[in-house]
Amino acid sequence: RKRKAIFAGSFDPITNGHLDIICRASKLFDELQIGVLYNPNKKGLFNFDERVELIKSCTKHLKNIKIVSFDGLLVNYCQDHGIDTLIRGVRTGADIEYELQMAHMNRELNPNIETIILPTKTEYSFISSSLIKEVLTFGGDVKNLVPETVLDELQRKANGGNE
Ligand code: COD
Repeated sequence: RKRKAIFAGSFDPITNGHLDIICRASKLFDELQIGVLYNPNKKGLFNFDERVELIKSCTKHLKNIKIVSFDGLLVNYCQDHGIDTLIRGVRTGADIEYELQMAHMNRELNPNIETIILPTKTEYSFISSSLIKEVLTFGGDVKNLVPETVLDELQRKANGGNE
């Protein structure tokens, strides 16, 4: 049986930190799905199609990746698609508290699905999509923190449109 995992997130937009977790997790499973999902606690910059396209553009080199986007509970999607592992990344102690709470809730919802938490690479431990958007709003340079295609799109948004 194919071992399948999913790395779910808002990915608004994908960062070098996310990408590192994707590369590492893809080596641990036969198939890694990347789930672009709605987090009701976060306001979006990119729409879902844009987020998916950006992830696609920087994961082309990985052969066992599938990018998906859906509504509803993550564990329900997993149950319906033969996925038994959730991958999450952590940067700091604060992340661990948030991730543990989600892991416990997801286990409450479906005890057959395990959460595996991977620690970030040290050099990516301060990167978050929200901070990147904030820094960019004030004209700061984020070129070392996101893939090149993401940087281009962020700059386009910052310049006020789709041109
Ligand atoms: N290095 C390593 N990992 C990182 C980095 C970094 N620099 N930055 C982020 N990560 C990790 C995060 O810790 C997280 O594990 C993952 O990457 C995705 O991060 P985000 O911020 O893009 O995504 P979140 O945390 O907003 O995703 C939350 C979900 C959308 C997965 C959640 O809201 C969800 O499951 N929604 C669907 C409905 C549902 O099932 N809700 C119940 C949840 S208990």
